[in-house]
Amino acid sequence: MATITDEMARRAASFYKAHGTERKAANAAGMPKTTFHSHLRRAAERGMLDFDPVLPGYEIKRTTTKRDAAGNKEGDWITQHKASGAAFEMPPGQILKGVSAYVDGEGLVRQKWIKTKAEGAVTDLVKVFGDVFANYRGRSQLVPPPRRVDRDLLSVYPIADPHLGMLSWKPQTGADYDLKIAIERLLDCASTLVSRADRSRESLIVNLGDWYHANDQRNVTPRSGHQLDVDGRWYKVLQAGVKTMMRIIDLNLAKHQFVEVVNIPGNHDPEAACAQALALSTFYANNKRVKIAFPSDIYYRRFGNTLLGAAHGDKAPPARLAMAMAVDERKAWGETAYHWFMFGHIHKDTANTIGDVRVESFSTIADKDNHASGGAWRSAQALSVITLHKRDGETYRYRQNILPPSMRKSGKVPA
Ligand SMILES: [Mn+2]
Repeated sequence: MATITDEMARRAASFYKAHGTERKAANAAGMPKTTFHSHLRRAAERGMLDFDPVLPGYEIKRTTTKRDAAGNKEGDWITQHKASGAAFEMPPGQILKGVSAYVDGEGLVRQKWIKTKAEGAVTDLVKVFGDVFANYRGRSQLVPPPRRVDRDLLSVYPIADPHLGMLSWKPQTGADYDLKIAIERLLDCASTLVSRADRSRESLIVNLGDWYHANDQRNVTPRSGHQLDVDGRWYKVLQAGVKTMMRIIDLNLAKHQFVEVVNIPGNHDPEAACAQALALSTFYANNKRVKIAFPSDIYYRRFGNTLLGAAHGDKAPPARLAMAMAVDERKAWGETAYHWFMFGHIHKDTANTIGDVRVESFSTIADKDNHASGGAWRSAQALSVITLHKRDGETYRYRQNILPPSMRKSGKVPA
C-alpha cells in the first residue's frame, strides 16, 4: 500500500473540515470513499484534525483545559485514541479459564484479560457419535422380538465398574487387563447371563458407574486427579464402550420384549457416562423396545411390589441412599413391599439391610489395577442377573464367577 504523506493527509483534513461529512468531502476531493477515509485517519493520527466531531473509529480519551494565572481559559486539549474493537467472542473449541483485572487506586477496573483454554476431549464427542453410528446404521431394528415372554417378570442386569480402558500388567499386579480382555469378558458373561435369565418381558441393564476407567484423555480421575494406567486412546475406548453396550442391548432384545438401560456416572467417568447415554438414546430413538434412562446420579424404578434404586456409591453412604429413596419416592415406597438399593464403586459384594431396604453392592469383572493390587484388595469377580416377580419380588439369581487370577494359568477346575 502506498505511503500516505503529510500533504495527502492535510488535504483530506481540509476537505473534511470544509464539507462536514466524509461522503461529501470524498466527493468534493474526487476520491473513492475508502481511500479518503484512510487519508483522514492518518490526518487524525498526526494531529491535523480537531476533535469535533470525533472521527469514526476513535473515541475521546481525555480533555484538558489550560487557564492562565487569572483563571481565564486559554484552550482545550483533547486526546482521541482508537476505539475498542468488537465484543469479545470465544474462539471455537475454547472455554473460559479465568479473568484477571487491572484496577486503579479506587478499585475501578481499568483493563481486563480474558483467559481461555482448550475445551478438552469433550469437543471430540460429535466425531465419536458419528463414527459409532456409521458402523451401526440400520442395526437397531434387526433383532427380532422374542416369541414368548413372562409378563410378571423383570430381569435386572447390574454391571458394576468394568473400568473399560484400564491397563494392568501381570508382572506388577498378577493379572493382565486391557480393553480387549475387558470387552471379551464382559460380552462372554453377558451372553451367559442372558441365556440363563428368565424369559422376562422386561429387562433392566444397570451400568452402576465406572464403565470407563478414564473420563477423558487426561487420564486422571476428574475430582481427585489420581493418575490412571490406561490402554489406548480415549476415543478408541469410548467407541468400544458404546459398541459393547449396544451388543449387550442386542443380546437382551433377543430375549426380552422391552429393555431399559441406565448409565450412572461414576467417579472415573462422570461425563463419559453422559456421552454414552446420549449416543445410545440417539441411536435407539426409533426403537420402541429400548429405553435409555437419563444419566442421573441416582436412579429409581418401581416394578410391581418392588421399588429399586441405583447409584455409583461414591457420593453418599448406603444409609443415606436408602433414606433418599424413601423421601424421593414417597408414594411408591408406601405402596411396595420390597425395597432394594444397588451400588458399585467398592468393587466387592456386600449386602446390608437398612430399615427394610436391602442395600447391596456388586463386584466387578475387572482385574485389579496397580493401585488396587498394591492395596491388597482381593475381592471376587463376577456378573449376575436377578429376576424380580411383580408380586413376590426377587425370585431368581444367576451368578457368573470369574476365576481368580492366581488360578487362571492351567484353566483347570480344581477337583
Ligand atoms: Mn468408582
